[in-house]
Amino acid sequence: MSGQLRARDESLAKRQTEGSIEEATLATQEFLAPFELNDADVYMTTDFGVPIDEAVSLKVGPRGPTLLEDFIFRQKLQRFDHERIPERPVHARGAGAYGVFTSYGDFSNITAASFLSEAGKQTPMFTRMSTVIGERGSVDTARDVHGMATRFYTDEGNFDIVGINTPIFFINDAILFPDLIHALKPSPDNQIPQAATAHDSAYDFFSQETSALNLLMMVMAGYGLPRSYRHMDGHGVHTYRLVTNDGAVKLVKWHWTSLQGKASLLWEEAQEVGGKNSDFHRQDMWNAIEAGIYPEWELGVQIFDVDQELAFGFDVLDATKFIPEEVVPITPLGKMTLNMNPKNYFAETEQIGFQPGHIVRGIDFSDDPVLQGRLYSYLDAQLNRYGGPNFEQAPVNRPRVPIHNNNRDGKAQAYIPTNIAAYSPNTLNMGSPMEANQTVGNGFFTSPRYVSGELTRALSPTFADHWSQPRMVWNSLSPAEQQIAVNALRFETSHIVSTTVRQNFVNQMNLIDHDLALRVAQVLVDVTVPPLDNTYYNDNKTSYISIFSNPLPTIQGLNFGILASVYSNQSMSQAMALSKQFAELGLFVSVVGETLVPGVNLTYSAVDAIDFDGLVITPGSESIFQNGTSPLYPLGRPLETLQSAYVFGKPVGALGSASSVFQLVGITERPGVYLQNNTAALLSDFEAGLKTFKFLDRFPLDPTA
Ligand code: HDD
Repeated sequence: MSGQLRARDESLAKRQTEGSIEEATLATQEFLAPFELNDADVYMTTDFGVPIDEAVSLKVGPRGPTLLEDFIFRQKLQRFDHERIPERPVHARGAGAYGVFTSYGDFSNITAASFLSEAGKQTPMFTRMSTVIGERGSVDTARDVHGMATRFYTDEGNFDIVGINTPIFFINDAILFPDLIHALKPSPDNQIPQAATAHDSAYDFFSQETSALNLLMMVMAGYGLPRSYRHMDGHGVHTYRLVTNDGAVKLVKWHWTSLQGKASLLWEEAQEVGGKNSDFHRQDMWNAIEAGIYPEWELGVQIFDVDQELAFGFDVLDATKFIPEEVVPITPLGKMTLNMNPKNYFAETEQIGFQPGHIVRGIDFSDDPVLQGRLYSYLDAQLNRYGGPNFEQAPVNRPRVPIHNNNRDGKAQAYIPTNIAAYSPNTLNMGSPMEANQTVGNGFFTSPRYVSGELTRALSPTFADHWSQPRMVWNSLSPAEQQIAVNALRFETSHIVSTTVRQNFVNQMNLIDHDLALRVAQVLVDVTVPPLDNTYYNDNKTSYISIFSNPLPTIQGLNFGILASVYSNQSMSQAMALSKQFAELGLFVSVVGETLVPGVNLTYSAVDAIDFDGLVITPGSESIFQNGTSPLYPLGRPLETLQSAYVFGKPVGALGSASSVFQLVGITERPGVYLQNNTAALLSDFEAGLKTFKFLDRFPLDPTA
């Protein structure tokens, strides 16, 4: 771990302990309370308040037919028929939670934004994490970019950072967004594959619109399979402008750094999770919040000057490029704590309508052509989803400050505007609401941005290099991570039917790295790897891209399994003792046994390696790991759990005589395999091992790698 990274982790840990969030959470609860419907100990009513019996429809005689007159029946069915709204065209599957942002200081030297105006200032938040391509009912662990959309309910209006878990995007002009999504979504004829890019159209697009290669490399190298929402960073991607009260401007990129650390699943593991628990990520976050292990992220910015737009070897307006943290380090501004689950998924998580266009005084846009396009698309998308323009009135969308304007009417208006002069300027309402601006009314203002040029349907040549950064990403991966990327690309490209697309894609890989192209092409036929072309090759690296090389700052909230046998007193008593000790480390501990006797949380019938980030076998339970010895597990399910955990690179161990189980399957002591006779040593092994998270030395590399 580099000194720079360690210093950052230490500073994260220190700040993690500061600030109280209770007041802001209370404010959120008070704000939402009047909108809550509580059905405890009441009689059923219609939507218009009449007490009713709606268990049986009104009929002509008990055998029918049912009458149209039955207003109770009609309303019930009508409401049901209209329960669904259009799912988000992208990021349809997601989960969210409320939280609080705490500012680390007074940052009025860089922005007039009020939520950053003093140390300890609390701002309520809602955050929604998501996948991009899958439909609302698809799986959490699809290999995909993951969304992280954050809303600050500031005391000067709502501010949204609608970001993703990579610092870059696929395209550099918003006009290509429908093309990108059409290429990635399932095929229009048979709607296959669901939530996956492994098909011809995606790779046709990637090899033609090569701006996508940089993000594709990151997705394949682990970013596509986060361990949980809690274990991914978020990035605003675009360059924004921060503006002070005096009008001074700095350029910034927003970043959310997970205080849980960054961690990812392996592909085989994610596949198994997807099949067995499609709600893996939403459940993980929900459980953590319910248990009071609140996930936290630090908000920071990379700050640079307006005249540095082209200073880093690329254009900062190009959303497919990131500024390495070695070049511009992240300045921490504050911390988000997610501490309250929603009460109703539809009302809150589904109805929240994020918009990059939600900005507040002190923050402004840049000319990034992707950002510019997003400013239209999200507003439009909310209109379609909500069915009318009053979506900002839903409780989860309402700002926590009063609104005043001349917007009127529309479907489902929930306010009762009392001003009869709904126009400006007016005298009938004493000129109110008055126009606010930089000097009066503490209003939003646009920083001076000088723009001139001929109208042209063109992209700047400063956006043209699509290969140097993916090359840097490739350089920055460990050999095991490179293998992970190669395996991922082999999986994906093996699904391509068109030989033209396969060839085009291998040609593109060759521009990033010749060896990469050779390795991907190994599984393909009718493909020629072009001769080495080093036009874009460079030796640049960044330590911040690798997911697997940096240990987690904390193991709090990880899942730990204790494998026991309910038929052995020794095993059960050890399991109880270990369970207590591992729980004291902040882990979610499950004791696994053959039956759900008291003390056992999971049975071998329901459990898999995917349920744990690490596991230990108790002495006395050895016999259930031997094939055929347990009538309940003729296929050796307990053993399979151990073997899968090992293959998925997790820390695994045994106490005392249980080491023999490892001998049975030929797993010897090595990094991440802990065979100990005393509990204290085992605990300290696992504390370190869970931080390492994945032991990739078990991951087979290509002979050439
Ligand atoms: Fe987008 C949703 C993130 C480019 C159009 N986007 C959406 C969500 C996230 C992102 C996290 C889900 C929000 C939620 O949880 O409700 N999108 C991004 C990022 C991008 C990006 C980080 C590039 C840097 N998006 C992008 C472009 C367009 C869109 C270029 C169109 C021109 N995105 C949408 C959308 C969605 C959306 C269609 C679907 C539902 C919604 O907005 O509210 O308007």
